[in-house]
Amino acid sequence: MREGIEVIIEPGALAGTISVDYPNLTFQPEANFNGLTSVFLRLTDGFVTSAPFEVSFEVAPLDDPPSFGLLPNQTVSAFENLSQSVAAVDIDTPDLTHSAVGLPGWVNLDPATGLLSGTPTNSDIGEWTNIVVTASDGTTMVDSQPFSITTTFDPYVQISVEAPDGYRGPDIKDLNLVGCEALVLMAASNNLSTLEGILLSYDICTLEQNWH
Ligand SMILES: [Ca+2]
Ligand SMILES: [Ca+2]
Repeated sequence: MREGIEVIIEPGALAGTISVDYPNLTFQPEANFNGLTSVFLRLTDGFVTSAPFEVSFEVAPLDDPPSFGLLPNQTVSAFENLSQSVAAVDIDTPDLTHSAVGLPGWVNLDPATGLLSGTPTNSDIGEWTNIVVTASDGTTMVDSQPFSITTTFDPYVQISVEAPDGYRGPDIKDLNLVGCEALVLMAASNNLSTLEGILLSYDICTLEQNWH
């Protein structure tokens, strides 16, 4: 080996970092680069400089696993829509498949998009903890951190009812009813006729007293 040889690295679009300490060469590929990349070098002994010669590097692809961000706990009131993405990301696999364990029955997970959606009712009140979403890129399956979905009771249930025969009050289109009272009303099959009118808020107990 000749002493005193220096290596000149020509500027170029090398997909990585090269360093040369003649005769040793190191090459660090850029993150997630794969394929062919090259650089031109010249050697000099201080007196004579060689013509540029190309050194190329072939970087084999490495399939990275999917990864999840932090999935926040969700709280949704009855009759509100839940729409929350829990998708993983994968730098080299655009199409992931998602699945989940521990989801409430009213929640749907779209396997392709990783979107959670659904609308609970007052029958779906509860807290579902330790929900885990899994993403697969076809090679590797990765689990998310556990998260929870909590549904809260909505005391105000809006229903349309028909006014009874002989009802002489204001026109009624919709009534805002307190939840348990609404259930009582529906169970009792009170029948109010639906008329053109404004949205009114009534105490159903008062209405019932007036009707009977
Ligand atoms: Ca990769
Ligand atoms: Ca991948």
